[in-house]
Amino acid sequence: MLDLYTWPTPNGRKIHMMVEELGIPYTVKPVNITKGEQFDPAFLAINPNHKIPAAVDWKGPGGKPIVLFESATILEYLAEKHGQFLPSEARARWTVKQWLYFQMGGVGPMFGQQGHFNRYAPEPIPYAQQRYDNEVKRLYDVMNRRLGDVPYLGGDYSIADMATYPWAMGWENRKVDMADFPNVQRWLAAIAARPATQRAWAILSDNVTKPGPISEEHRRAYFGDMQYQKRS
Ligand SMILES: N[C@@H](CCC(=O)N[C@@H](CS)C(=O)NCC(=O)O)C(=O)O
Repeated sequence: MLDLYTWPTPNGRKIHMMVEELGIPYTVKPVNITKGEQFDPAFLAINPNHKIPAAVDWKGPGGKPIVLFESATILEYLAEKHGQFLPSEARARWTVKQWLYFQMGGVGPMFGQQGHFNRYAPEPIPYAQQRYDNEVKRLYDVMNRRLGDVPYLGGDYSIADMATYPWAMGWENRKVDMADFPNVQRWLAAIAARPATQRAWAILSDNVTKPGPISEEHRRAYFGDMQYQKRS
């Protein structure tokens, strides 16, 4: 049985997409990161980096429990364990990993910073907004060109798509003209239509942070004293 420490954010959603695709049993362990629950000592013992997602597989390698954090690690782990969504043939496997890490090193950080400087920064900083708006456009363009050649980022549907979709789907708030990215549109629609994606979105859906001002507690947890407190 898998315990999934999670919250309805793009990084959390990735793992819900995977477990719903696999159809494996799992327990949802909500960590309300808007209230600072990621700093609870019990959660810090699971992820010292105090971020969701994290997972405990009580039947890990050798039949012993394994604790995992970092969304790509959890996706790779589950793909390997269940032999799905990560091809076994070497060339195809490296292609999937390449697009998975394109998400981890590019799409996630850049889209995240764009959200920060456009939605959360206490005052507008035009240079920062422009920098991340440009990066987001550039990354949609990279995806669009790739998806002109293949149906999914890794070729067939894979953990690379599950990692990227939750970030790429909310384009309405990303200051892009989707007419420029028809292949991305086609890809988003194909993934949205998957029953597993729909099930993944139903989980914890009452807790999604809505666009607009956030509470003081939420700000402290994400960007303030709670986030930067020294912990021994
Ligand atoms: N690289 C990490 C990023 C995880 C991450 O940034 N999680 C966010 C939610 S999407 C979080 O838990 N934030 C709470 C915090 O920073 O305290 C991963 O892919 O798992």
